[in-house]
Amino acid sequence: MLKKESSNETKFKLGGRFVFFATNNINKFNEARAILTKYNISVAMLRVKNSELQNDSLKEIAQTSALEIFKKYNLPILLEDSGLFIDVLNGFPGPYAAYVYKTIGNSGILTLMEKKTNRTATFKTAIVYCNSKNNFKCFEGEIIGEITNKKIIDPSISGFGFDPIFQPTGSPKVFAAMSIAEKNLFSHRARAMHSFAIWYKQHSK
Ligand code: ITT
Repeated sequence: MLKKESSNETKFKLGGRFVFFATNNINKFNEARAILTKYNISVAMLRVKNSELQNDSLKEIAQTSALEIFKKYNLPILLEDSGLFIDVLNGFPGPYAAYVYKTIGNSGILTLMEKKTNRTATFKTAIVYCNSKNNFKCFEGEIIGEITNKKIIDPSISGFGFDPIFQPTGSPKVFAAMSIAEKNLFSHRARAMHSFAIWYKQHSK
């Protein structure tokens, strides 16, 4: 699948459009796949553990993890790190979102946000594509919205993570009340994934 380059030039050469999305989150994978399929890019989910570096930069976290996994599997890797940045909490939880979600969860965030009138928050994503030790490229996406006053769960649609408390600006619905197709019209992940797909189609054969 991967064609080796004879020189040390930084070129991406793929035989066939196939990438491995390294994640343990099936929801992230399903959202990404819905977009990549539109570009005829096949994607497989690679469930792997990595050392998830603690860092203030989503880009650096994604880059380090992607490289670590590439070195282990020698496959074209796509890796994404996302964070939720709440203005009135000075950007908390930011890149520590996974830990905060596991510990205090959405209820804890809502408690921290009690009586706060400024509810603006931004979801950010950094996606890194890596297909050699020296070649990786980063794509970023973000969406501004508000933290709701309570969790909004639509039983017919299964959102994940902070979806029940995040409402993108301009949308009447929280992410948790959107289908994957609807969420992909707005989301941080979708924006970064479209940028990746456009770049990838120009650089692969
Ligand atoms: P992997 O690291 O295995 O990819 P993860 O769920 O830990 O999966 P992140 O570190 O990127 O993914 O996400 C940080 C946290 O933000 C985590 O708790 C996610 O559930 C949450 N999150 C990420 N994207 C989200 C989205 O689109 N909607 C709601 N919550 C999201």
